Amino acid sequence: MPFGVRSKPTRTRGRALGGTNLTALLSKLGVTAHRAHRRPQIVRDAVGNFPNRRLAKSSFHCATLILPIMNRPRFPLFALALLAGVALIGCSKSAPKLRVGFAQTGAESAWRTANSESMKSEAAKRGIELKFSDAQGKQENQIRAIRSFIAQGVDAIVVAPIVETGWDPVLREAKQAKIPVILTDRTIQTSDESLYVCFIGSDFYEEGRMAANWLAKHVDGKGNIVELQGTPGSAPANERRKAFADGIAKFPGLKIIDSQSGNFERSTGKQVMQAFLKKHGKAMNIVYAHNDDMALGAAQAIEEAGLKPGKDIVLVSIDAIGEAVKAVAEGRLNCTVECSPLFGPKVYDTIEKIRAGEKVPKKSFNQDELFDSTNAAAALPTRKY
Ligand code: GYE
Repeated sequence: MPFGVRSKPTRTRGRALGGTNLTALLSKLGVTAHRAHRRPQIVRDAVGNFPNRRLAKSSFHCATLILPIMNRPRFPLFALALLAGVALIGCSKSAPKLRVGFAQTGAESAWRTANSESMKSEAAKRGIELKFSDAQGKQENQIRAIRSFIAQGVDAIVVAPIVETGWDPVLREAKQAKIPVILTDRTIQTSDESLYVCFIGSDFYEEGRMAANWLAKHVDGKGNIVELQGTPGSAPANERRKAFADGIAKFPGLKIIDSQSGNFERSTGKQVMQAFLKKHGKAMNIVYAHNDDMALGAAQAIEEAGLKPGKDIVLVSIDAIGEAVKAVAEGRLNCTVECSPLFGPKVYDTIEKIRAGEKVPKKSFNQDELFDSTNAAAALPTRKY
């Protein structure tokens, strides 16, 4: 029974308590306890008349809780005030949570796992309601997830676009729904840059350039390279490929003799490397992998073929996941270029700025480092992914 007034109607309804008339209190809300109990719509209407709807609602619900105690003849005024205060604090709800939808590409690599974890843990830390969708490597799943976020009316949508093209129609839908879209990790090709608010990620071209320059120095501008590409059509695969080719072009002794996709996956990288070993044997002496997982898979294939990765075959890759930096320190890989996946804090800071009406940079990039035998061991204790 929510109302004390209804349990003893003849004795208590409308009685003054310590100078406070409860019926008057309720009538301030435009409703009597009896009517309110029967007709929830009346409560809603009354609450709707208050300038601060949330406070009005909380006050009303709290009044219904404390009425049975308050509505006694000699209930002291101070106890009434205390009780009402405590009830008000306890009943008032906190501000609504920010609701963010994140359309992630999948779980293809250790880099990706660290990226998802950063987005999830930072959301939890800030009390943000994160709707996380794993597209399992398929663009159509990501598009479906974005549509579902639009239908749910989230406050912002974050996308790590698996490939560069094909986003305009769904981004137009988000724009029509006035939901800001933040691209993270991977860029897109679009004819309308207004379809997303900003991009937060790494400079993939710069990473490929750093890998090429390091390699040219390390092997003295000579060698036969096999390339393990990332997901076909993805920004990191496209950019890392182009930058590396541009970087080694100045060295006529350096040649890419084969190039295939390992889809950024360790197992696929290993399989492609097994095929390369069969096909090219000793003709190749360098592997350039678009990410560490594929380089580590290639290292396994090299070992299984009875060769020493890092010595018989030089391995250069990108990401700098903990396991790869360790392998560089041990001499099993030769170089890894950093690409931080820890975007959570920056992404949510940006969303908060957008909601506050602040201007944010259209594109922002991480500053990435390079690890080789000179600095990998020293860096290990402070690596965060
Ligand atoms: O290098 C790789 C992956 O898009 C930068 O995606 C990212 C890449 C990263 O799974 O490991």
